[in-house]
Amino acid sequence: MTPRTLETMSEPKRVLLAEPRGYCAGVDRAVETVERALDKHGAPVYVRKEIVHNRHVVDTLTERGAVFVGETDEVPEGAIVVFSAHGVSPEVHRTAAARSLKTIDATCPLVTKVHQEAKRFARDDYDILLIGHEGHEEVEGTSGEAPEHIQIVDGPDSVDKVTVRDESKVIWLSQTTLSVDETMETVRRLREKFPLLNDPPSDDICYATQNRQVAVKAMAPQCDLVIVVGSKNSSNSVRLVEVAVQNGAKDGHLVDYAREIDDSWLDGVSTVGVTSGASVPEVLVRGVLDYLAERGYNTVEKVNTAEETLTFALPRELRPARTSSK
Ligand code: 0O3
Ligand code: SF4
Repeated sequence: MTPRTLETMSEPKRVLLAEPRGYCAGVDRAVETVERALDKHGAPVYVRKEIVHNRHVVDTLTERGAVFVGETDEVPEGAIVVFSAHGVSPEVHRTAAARSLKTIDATCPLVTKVHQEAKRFARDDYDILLIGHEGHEEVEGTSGEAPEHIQIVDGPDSVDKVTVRDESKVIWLSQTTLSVDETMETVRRLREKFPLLNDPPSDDICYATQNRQVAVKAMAPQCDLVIVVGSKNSSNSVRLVEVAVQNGAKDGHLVDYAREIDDSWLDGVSTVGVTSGASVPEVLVRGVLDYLAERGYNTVEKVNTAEETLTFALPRELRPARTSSK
């Protein structure tokens, strides 16, 4: 046996667990919106698109009677439809109204904030460069607020093809769930091209996205492997794997469930980092920790880089009726 093999065998197995991780305030509110709508109105409750991008959440709500549809024209006239946390364009509101649907809007208030910015700068006739992933629901919703003023910039390599009408009246906005570092690189290139580029009035990449990336960055250099719990269509979850590997983790994988972990990923691995995307219920992280414990990774050390206390009120239609004091 070589000295290196001996050394590897004797290295202790441990887990670094990122904090914060998992549900953000917007996801918590959106999932509860569907649950409360089911409690109040009974099944079926229609939901346009996945309420959040998580397979387990969608499957669980489906079992309870939620019916997920691609578009509002699949919802029977007059029925209840919930709009997902990622937001919708005004056109979706119009088509729902035309079919007399009863809408409950679970758009995260921080996504709505970006919609308001888009409307305001379009009103002032700016060219708006929306940094985000082409085809993502949030980007479709935001760009639908002012399609004639907004162009999508899908990362640093898309900057070359951007053209504007007036270089002194340009602003960038962004999707809420992007990589902070990659977005800053996109902005740097945009500013090289348009030196008078304006910044958004406040961060569009939300607190939860930023906090989860900061926690992963803190643990990545110590990790032989980082496991991110999240679904493949969850932008913020996918970004966490990229951030981990770019910041020193030797390997990184995204899994919906512990059963998707390949035992070969653990070969020679001493430290495993674990985190989860903003749309991921904690029970799924627990499953991964149990799986790792069964393979000798019993020690769990928390890597805490922020405390989160933000919560959002439910949509108006689901808040308890006020009782009069008279
Ligand atoms: O936007 P993303 O694909 O990351 O969506 P998720 O996974 O559902 O997470 C919640 C984020 C969201 C609703 C928009 O910010
Ligand atoms: Fe809202 Fe941020 Fe959560 Fe998206 S990730 S739902 S913007 S809090």
